[in-house]
Amino acid sequence: MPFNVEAIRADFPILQTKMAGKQLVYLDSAATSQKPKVVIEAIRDYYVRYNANIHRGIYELSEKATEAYIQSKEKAARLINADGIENIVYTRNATESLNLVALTYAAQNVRKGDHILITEMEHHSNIVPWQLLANRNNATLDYIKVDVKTGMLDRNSLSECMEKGPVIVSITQASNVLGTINDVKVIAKDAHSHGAAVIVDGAQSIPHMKVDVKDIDCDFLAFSAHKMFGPTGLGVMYAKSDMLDKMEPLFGGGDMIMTVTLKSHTWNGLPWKFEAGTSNIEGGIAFGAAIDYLNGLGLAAIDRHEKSLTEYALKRLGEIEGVSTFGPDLKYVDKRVGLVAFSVGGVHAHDIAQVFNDNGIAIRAGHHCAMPLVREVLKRDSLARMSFYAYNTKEEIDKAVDAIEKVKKVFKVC
Ligand code: C6P
Repeated sequence: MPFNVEAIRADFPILQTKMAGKQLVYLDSAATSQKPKVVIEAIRDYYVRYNANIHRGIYELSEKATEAYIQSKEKAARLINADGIENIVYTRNATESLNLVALTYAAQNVRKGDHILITEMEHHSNIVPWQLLANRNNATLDYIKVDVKTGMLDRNSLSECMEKGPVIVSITQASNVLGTINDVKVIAKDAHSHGAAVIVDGAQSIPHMKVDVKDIDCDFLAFSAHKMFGPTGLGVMYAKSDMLDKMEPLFGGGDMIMTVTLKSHTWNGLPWKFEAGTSNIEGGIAFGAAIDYLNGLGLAAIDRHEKSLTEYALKRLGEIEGVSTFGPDLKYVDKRVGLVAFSVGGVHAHDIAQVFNDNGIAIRAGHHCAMPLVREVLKRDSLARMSFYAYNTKEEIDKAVDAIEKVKKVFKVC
């Protein structure tokens, strides 16, 4: 079946909007994706027809809300091939999921002198929680180096770091700056052979490609609903059941308990033990609708579409003098997700983004919450980035190329 982008675009009301008086060209889906009508409608439908708290009410409205919330977890479990909803803990976002692992499993298992291993291409969400933990538990944080030429992880650095015998290996499946897809399955096998627990940051992979937690054999996986057609304020921490069983909850309160006495309490079963207080019910329900929508398009088809857009963008940007792109080159487009970070001469990325805005084009600019990568590894102050999703077209990339020509003219880049 051909990928019918025009029909997909019709599902997204915001794509009819104008920005700076021009037809909107949205090239910032890696920051957050746009939402289809079915997701917006799911939120409205919940508030109009069955708004009630979950797990608590013995009445129809509450039962319906509870059922819809649980169904969303079943869909999330199927999406990543988890055993069931016991493995799906809802959080606020990928950031909270990664922090939750650091503050529970890792805090309870990392000892003085242990090594924690991450990479130089991580988002701050997969750096800062480990810096905090390493400081608290007197552990050492090691970084697998990035090979700047290829935009991929340096194999020698990877083996050197593994030789130190880390107890935690936390790695992004796809970089939000380089677009690089890391072979987390191979890394997980290596890490497990050294006795480490493996955490995968799936924030930039789950929305764009089929991910199977059993195949990867990761212990934890973090991702956010808002980057995959879903609502903000809803994230997932997947974990293997034996990990969750061993872990203490971080927060105490309603819903996470089985019994409470004046002296003590017992915990609820999985995954509820990790979800204290009233949940983001509308978010969970809308996420279920987003997963249905994603499955309707098909992750393999989305992946193919984005690869062809990435290939086109790399080709077109490669033809413009003064423009540099980052991450694996055209030959390795299959090792990339749908985003391209770029620079135009010495022009600050905020100035590039401003010219794009004036032409109705939304891109991201700055350090992309990956300061160590952008500043210390790539040695850039800031980068511009366009990122794609199912609703983007080659014509939109052409408009971005025209905007780059305008940037060159305004800032006199030859
Ligand atoms: N990156 C970007 O524009 P949250 O904010 O918790 O939903 O996602 C955090 C996160 C974690 N890991 C990776 C690889 C990410 O790219 C992100 C979010 C956005 O690149 C916002 S900074």
